Parts: sequence; structure tokens; C-alpha cells
Amino acid sequence: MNSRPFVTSKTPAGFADLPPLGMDGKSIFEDFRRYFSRTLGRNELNEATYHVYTSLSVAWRDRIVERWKKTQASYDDRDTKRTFYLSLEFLMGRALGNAMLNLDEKGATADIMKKTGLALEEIIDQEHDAGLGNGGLGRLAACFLDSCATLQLPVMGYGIRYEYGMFRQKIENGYQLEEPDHWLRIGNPWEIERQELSVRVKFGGYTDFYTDESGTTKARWVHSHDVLAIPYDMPIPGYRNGTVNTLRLWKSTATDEFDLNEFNAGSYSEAVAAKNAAEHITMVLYPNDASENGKELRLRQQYFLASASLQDVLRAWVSKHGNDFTDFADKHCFQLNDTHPTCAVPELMRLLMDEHGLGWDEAWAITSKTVAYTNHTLLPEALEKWPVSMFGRLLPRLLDIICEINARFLTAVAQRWPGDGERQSRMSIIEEGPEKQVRMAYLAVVASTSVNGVAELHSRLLQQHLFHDFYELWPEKFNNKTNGVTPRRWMTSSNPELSALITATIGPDWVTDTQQLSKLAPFAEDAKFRAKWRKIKLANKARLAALVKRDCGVDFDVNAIFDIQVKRIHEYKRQLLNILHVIHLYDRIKRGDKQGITPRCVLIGGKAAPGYMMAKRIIKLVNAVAAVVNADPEVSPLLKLVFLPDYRVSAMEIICPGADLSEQISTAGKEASGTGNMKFMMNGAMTIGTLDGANIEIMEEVGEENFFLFGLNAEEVEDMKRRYDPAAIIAQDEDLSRVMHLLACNHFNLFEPGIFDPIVDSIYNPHDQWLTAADFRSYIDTQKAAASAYLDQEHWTRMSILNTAASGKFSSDRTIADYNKDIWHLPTIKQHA
Ligand code: B1N
Repeated sequence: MNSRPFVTSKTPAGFADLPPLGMDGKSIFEDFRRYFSRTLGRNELNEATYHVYTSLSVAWRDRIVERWKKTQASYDDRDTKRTFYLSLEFLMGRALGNAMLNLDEKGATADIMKKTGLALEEIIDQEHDAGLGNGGLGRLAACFLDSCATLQLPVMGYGIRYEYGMFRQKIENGYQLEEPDHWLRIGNPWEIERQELSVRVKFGGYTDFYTDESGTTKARWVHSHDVLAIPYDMPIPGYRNGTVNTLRLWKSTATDEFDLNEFNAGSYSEAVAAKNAAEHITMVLYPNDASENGKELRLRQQYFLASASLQDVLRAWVSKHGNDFTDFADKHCFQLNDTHPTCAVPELMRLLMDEHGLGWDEAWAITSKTVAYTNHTLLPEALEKWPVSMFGRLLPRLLDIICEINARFLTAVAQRWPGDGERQSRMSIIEEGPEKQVRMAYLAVVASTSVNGVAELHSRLLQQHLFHDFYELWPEKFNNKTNGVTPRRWMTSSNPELSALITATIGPDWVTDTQQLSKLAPFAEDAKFRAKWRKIKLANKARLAALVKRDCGVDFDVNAIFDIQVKRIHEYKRQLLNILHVIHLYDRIKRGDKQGITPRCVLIGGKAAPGYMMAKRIIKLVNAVAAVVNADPEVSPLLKLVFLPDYRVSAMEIICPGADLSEQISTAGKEASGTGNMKFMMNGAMTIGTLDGANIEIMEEVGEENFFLFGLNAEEVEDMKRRYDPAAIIAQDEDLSRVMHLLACNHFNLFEPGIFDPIVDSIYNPHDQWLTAADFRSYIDTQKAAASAYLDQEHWTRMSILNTAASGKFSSDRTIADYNKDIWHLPTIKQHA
């Protein structure tokens, strides 16, 4: 549906150009007041704190919009190459604080808002997190957008405007309860709806092959049930540079005529049902992180995003160049955030051929030059496969195209390895078997110009295992891009005191050039500097302790070591190993073996996928152990344990600066990269971790002496699996035996006996993929080393400083610069800041 102009006259030149808005406190305050009083019609600040937030946001949004329009116009004028980052998830968190950090260079707002009697933090705290993602993958997309804008690269994000984001987690009787997250209910000042750019997306129907006037066979997708995609744009401001990029999120709705046909037929409720069915597509984020999907609605979401986004890009191209696609491939890159948006491959082929008249070869040349794929996991249960039958029913024309891509691809395989039928079936995009399936990862690899993993180890494992055949065929496609996180949100904004100290010490440029953090290293030897560093850490720990008190009702002593593990709950991440350590400490204290026990506060947080029973039981175990530990007067002065409910971006902004010890304890080879590990390191936490994902690179940067390493490495894990005998390991380890006994005898669950039996069984199971028992001894010993290191505060502070100093590599600015150098090749487009 296109816009229906009701004004026929041409816009007078310069009509939409207004004089620039003032950036001083007074102008901002005046705008704020006008929105609050007139636009929103409110009187009392304290009765409408949310509207205070909205009004301040709109005041800042106006200033962003000025720069936004200019940035977009400069991209159009220059006709530059652009990258489109396609992702089913963007875990943005809050926007207001970020907007002010990026635009309010002088910090005018904080001062002027004092007039309201409200603290700026209180106002910022009104904002609901935009939780449109599960975890690392979605947050990475958000960090990437921030870095692209800061590096002034013409990159646009395309995603889905879920009505309900990641569920809110409540804890009841120690169990996780999920509540819907209706984040848009009270409005979102950070989005601009663009009805006029809506597009139609097809589902169902079938392919009609016909012969055109020139006698060529053509295809068209007919008798489809269409839905409408409406874009909502969110601004992505760069750091103090005048650039504002776009995140465009699509909402699904019914087409008018769809409703009307039913309505005219006299069936009102069917008409409404059709509308509901269309709106279901973008209703809710699937809350599965690296675990099984396979639901039809999920495939609908994936295709909906791919189709709407590509149509949007092609419409812009055709409006300038008509159906001449000669230069298209030089001007576009589509970066796929995992396989989730891989429908973009057959959809781009379809649009180019069926809608714009290109032949197969031309369309394939464009597709295979413009698409690039990032893999984020090796876990087999997360590798997407769609039943061919479902795919064909929902997206018949796309299935035709995938089969043709596969046929041509298998011909190439047969040419390279003549007679190797086994290899052909191994590499086929269509998996044969009782239920044929489309292997989305293979489709992505075949169609992409670049395939990357997200840390060195992960990229190597991709080449050696998951994509080994493809690597042999096309070694030049494969590359690594180690993840990163934005220092703006994860340092400057969330840890202002530490950032101020760093800036006072080495100057302000580290915010956009984190390699400069290495200049801090010599200050690790400066006792005065260490004292300042420690004082800030203590204040940050007090802020975290207040959060723990509010949400868990438990007192954390800021002098204890703050030992933190926050991330999705998954067996491979081994929250269980962490709990075994806590139980071991509890057991030691109860036995009177208190020698060398450093007071410790353990915090675990994270959401379990609603259908992941083992993960939910692990949450219950944390809460059960916490109840016993915290209530025992003999234990609690030395050991506290909490499960912090509803872990999310805004909570991490408080958790991260207050951490002493960062738990990164996944079974080696399973965590593709991790990004929480980087946030903790930047904020001066020490890592206790395995040689997995980006931990390896973290340790390389900071040095083994400033990292608590334990456990089997990825090769040893594979070797151990062949001869794993957990019962023997447990029997030989007295500490582990005692821990297992406490678990098995219902010590933490006297009133709910047996509930942890599945956990006990999993540890005893020789097929336990996560090798919890295998790494126990090494983990316990390393925890002991960390605890005694903490007692030497001067030395600990030295190590803390060195961690921040060595964290420069893990800025997403570096990651994005690498993507740009090796894959995107975009120019930087400067703006007048
Ligand atoms: O992506 C992050 C990595 O740092 C993490 O190690 C990795 O586990 C994470 C299906 C996923 N991989 N796969 C997913 C998310 C949602 C979904 O529906 C899979 N998430 C990761 C960033 O690279």
C-alpha cells in the first residue's frame, strides 16, 4: 500500500527546514516543559513521572531528528554503498541516557532538570527496556548499530517491532514465572511510524509458471494471502559526531481488502480473525536463545522481516535507477545475523527475477555478491532446519528457488569431487530422510560472499567441523570477526565515575579509540591511582548491593568479593558448576573449615527458555541453596547467594561496574564468543574462565597472570567425552562427593524431596555433554586462588586496572572496523557535528 496523497500541491522549497534547536539547558528545558504541559497535557510532575521521561525524550528526539534527516540526505546525495544488518533481534535497552550521552556534550540536562526536583537518574529509570532480543546475539546487534553510527558508516538495521519483547521474569517459590512484556503499552517516544513506506508480504498460494510475450518462461506467486508490513524507525545516534543512522522495525497488520472481503461476505468475526492472524506475526519475540525452534510462526516472522526489508531496499533503488541493476551489487551488502534472516537469499532472487525481470544468472550474481553470513553457534539444537513440506506450504515460490540453488550447487560439488555421492548428500541444502528439511545454514553459506564466526576459536571450529566440506570448496569465504561491545553504553554511561577517572588520567579519546586504554597500565603501579580506582569500585558495589537488597531482600557486604554470573540459563554455560562451588563453600564452613575463606557474595541471574525444564530446575536450585545459605548465621557472614530476577540490559548497567569476579565457565568449545565477559573486563573485573570463545582472546590480551584459568580445553573436552566416567571422578574427589551427597539427600529441599534428582542424575550421567564433574576440581582450586588473591587488595586492584587497560580490543568499534575492512568496504560519511 502506498501513500494516498491528499495534498496535491508540491512542497515549497525549504518547507521542512526549520532553524536549528538550541543545545543549551534553557532551550531543552523550555521544550521539555512545552511537551509536558501542552502536548501531553499534564500539570503535576510527581503524578506523571513517566510523562516527565516522555517529555524529556521528545525534547532530545527533536534534536536527534535534525541530525537524522541530514545524515540520511547525505547518504542519498552521495549514492554511497550501504550495509543492511538483518536481524530477528535488537536488544536495545534504554534510549534516553544513550541519546544524552551522545548529544549532550556539556551535560546541560542534568543541571537544568534539577528545577523539577527530580533526579535525572529517576527520570531515566522510568524508561522501559526495549527487550527485543534474547541475549548476546541481540545485544551484539545493538552494540554494532552504536559502533556503525560512531564510525560514521552508512549502515541500517532491519528488524521486527515485537509488540511483546523478552518476557519478564518473576520468581515464585524459587521457580521462574514468565510474564508478558508489553513494552509499548504506555507509548514509545523513540519511534516514528512511516505508514507511507508500508509494503505487502505474501504467504501461501502457489507458483504459476507462464510464458511471457517474448516466449520466456516466467514465474509468479499467485493466490497468496498478503499481510502489510509497516515500518517504525528508531534513531541511532553516533557519539558526538552528528551522524544518526536508522533502525527500521516492521510491524505486521492486515491489508484493508483482506478484511473487507470477509466483512462484505457478512462475517465480521472472520474479518477480525484475519486481522488478528496478520498481527500475530510480529506479536511476540520467541524466547529461545540457542535452542530449538521449528514453529511455523517463527518461519513467518523470518520471511516477513526478509521480504519487507528487501522490498524496501529495492524500491529505493528502482525509484532512482529503474530496473537497471548493473551497479546494485557494488552499492549493497546484506549482513545476516545468524541464519534467522536467511529467507533473504531466495527472496532477493525472487524479487530480482519475478518482480524486476532479471534472469537467473544476473540475479544470482547479485545475491551471491551482496549477502554475507555470521554464524553465532555450533550447538546442533540451534541450527535451523525447516521441514520442506511446511516451507512449501508457506513460501511455495521460495522453495522452488531454493531447490534450483541446490541443484546448481550440487552440480558444482559433483564437478569438484566427481563420484563422491556421500559428500553430495552431506552438503545438500535439502536434507534427505523421512522428513525432508531445508538446512538454513548451508543455504546461507552457499549464497554468501563471506562467512564468519564470532571469536577465533569459534571460527576455527566452524572450518574444522560444521562447515568443513564448504571450507574445502571455498576457503576464501571463511573469516573471523571477534565480537565486541560498545564502550559508550558499557563504560561511559554505566560507569561514569570510572570513566571520569580514566579521562582525567589519559584524556578523553579512549571513548572512541579504546586501544588508548593501554595507557592506564603504568598507573597500576601508582598507589594513589589504585586508591582512587578502589574507591570507585566500592561505590559501584554499593550501588549493586542496593539493587540486590531491593530485588532479593539480601544484604551484600561491599567488602566481600562480588562473584557474578549473569547470562541466559543453559546447561552449556554451567551455572550448575557455579552452584556446586557455593555448596562446597557452604559445606566447608559447616564443617568448621573456615581457614582461608574470603567473604563472598555470589550473584546469579538470567532467564530460562520457558520450555527448557532443566534450565528452570537450575534456577530453582539456586534459590533453594540461597535460602539455606543466607539464613544460616554461621554461614551468611562468609557466604551469600542470590538469584537476581529479570536480568536485562538496564540491570547489567548496574551489575557490571560492581563486579569483582566474572564467571565465564562454559564447557570449552560451546560458547561461540560471549560478550558479557568483555563488559566485565572493561569495568575492571577479573575473569574466572575456561578456554572458550572470546575468553581465550581476553586472556591473551591481559596475560595469564591476570586471569583465573581452569578446566579442559576444547580438544580435551572431545577426548574426555570418549572416556568420561563421572561416577569415578566423584568417588575419587572427597569434596565433590560431599557436595553430591548434600544434593542427593535433599538438604536444600527438605520440603520438596526429589526435585533435584534430575540434576544429580545429569552430573552422574556418562553422556553428560557439559562435563560438569570433569572440571569441578580445577574450578574449585582456581576459585580458591581467586579468593586468596582478593585478600591482597593492592594486588587485586593492580590486576583490575590491567584488565581495563587490556580491554581495548573488545570494543565493537574494532569489530565493525574489521567487518568494514574485510566485507562491507563502506566509505565513512562525515557530518557537521
Ligand atoms: O551469540 C552471541 C555470542 O557471544 C554467544 O556466545 C552465542 O551463544 C550467542 C537462536 C541464538 N548464538 N546463537 C544464539 C539466539 C537466538 C536464537 O533464537 C540462537 N545466540 C548466540 C553473539 O555472537
